[in-house]
Amino acid sequence: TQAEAVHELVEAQSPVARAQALARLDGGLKEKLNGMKNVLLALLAPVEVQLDYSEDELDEFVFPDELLDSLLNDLGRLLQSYAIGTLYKSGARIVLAGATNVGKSSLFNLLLKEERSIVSPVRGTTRDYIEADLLLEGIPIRLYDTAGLRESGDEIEREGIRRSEHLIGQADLVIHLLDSTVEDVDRAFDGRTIVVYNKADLRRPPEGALAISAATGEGIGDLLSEVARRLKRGVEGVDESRIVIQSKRQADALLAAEAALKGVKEDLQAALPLDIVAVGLNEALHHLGLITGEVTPNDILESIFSNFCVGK
Ligand SMILES: Nc1nc2c(ncn2[C@@H]2O[C@H](COP(=O)(O)OP(=O)(O)OP(=O)(O)O)[C@@H](O)[C@H]2O)c(=O)[nH]1
Ligand SMILES: [Mg+2]
Repeated sequence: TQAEAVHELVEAQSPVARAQALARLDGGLKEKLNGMKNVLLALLAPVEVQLDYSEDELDEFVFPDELLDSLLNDLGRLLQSYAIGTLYKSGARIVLAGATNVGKSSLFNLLLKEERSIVSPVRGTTRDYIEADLLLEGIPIRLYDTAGLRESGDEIEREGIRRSEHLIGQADLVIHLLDSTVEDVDRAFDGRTIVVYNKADLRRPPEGALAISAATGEGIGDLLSEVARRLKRGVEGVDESRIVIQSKRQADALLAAEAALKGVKEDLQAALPLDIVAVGLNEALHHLGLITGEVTPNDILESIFSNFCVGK
């Protein structure tokens, strides 16, 4: 994983991704994984003792549920960090969409701080999409200005609109602009869409709506915060500057470990025999071992003997 960290450091595209790679080089991840491995061993040891010494007179066995729960919690957080790492590394596609003349190209230019896209009062000015890259709070963004959506008799414009629709389908986030000065029919938008009223300088948009003016810049800060918040949704509460899983291989191993431990939880709830519980715990240990290096049977024995005075 050191080598991976070095590799990712070279490839890091944004300052945050770079900071994460550096944090990983610190060995923070390794420490974290080793800690989790030890908890897992502490779970497995008493189970193995029960199984191996079931003939002996042992105290009544109580499985440490809280320990399992806290381990699942830790795993969940690390897996979330993969989502946020992926966001900072691979970035997000954001599409500016909406009817013709609502100000998509104006907003596009404003966000890029240059006159990249042609702006005019003529409907259907943008015929083909334009894309550009920017960084938002360290997240690499590919932003698309698209052809305004409307019924058109023009074959070229229709093709432009088809492309817009295709891009909207592939977007991580869609900023759907409405013109505050134009009455709009109520429409349903999916969860990837942020609806924004533009031209707020001309007419006050409805109460509570996200409002901007691409002409004066009003509301743009709020819009960008909302965009960043939406991109990071589901990954909030993760300490972004700290340990982050960035490789898919590691994430897959963590996912497998998590699945095995969730299985263990169900087995315990269903009061299944301990040898089945042990299989699940060993499986989780195996998957963590894939990341940190092998877990040997010796590790397990050592854990047994360090916690219990059996067999000695
Ligand atoms: N007053 C005001 N005018 C704006 C604002 N945003 C855009 N406009 C004007 O609205 C017109 C259309 O703007 P565009 O950015 O070209 O609109 P568009 O959505 O890209 O339009 P199409 O490419 O035709 O789909 C232009 O005359 C802009 O100057 C705004 O916030 N306030
Ligand atoms: Mg345009």
